[in-house]
Amino acid sequence: MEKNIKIDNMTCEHCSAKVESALKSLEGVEDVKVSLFRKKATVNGDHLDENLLKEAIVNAGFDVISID
Ligand SMILES: [Cu+2]
Repeated sequence: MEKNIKIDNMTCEHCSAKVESALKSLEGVEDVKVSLFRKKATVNGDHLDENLLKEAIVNAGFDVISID
């Protein structure tokens, strides 16, 4: 499955790298692409839990606008 996450507060490449590694550390996540310019992350994997995705991003210090 694929989840598209809109993220606020990423201001530089360090931010997007932080989001990427936070998402990659989650169970079931196979691939993560984060776009600083488009303020979004695309996550691919099995049994992705939206609450856990959101929690990982918030804990890394960023805001989640939406997940779909
Ligand atoms: Cu930054």
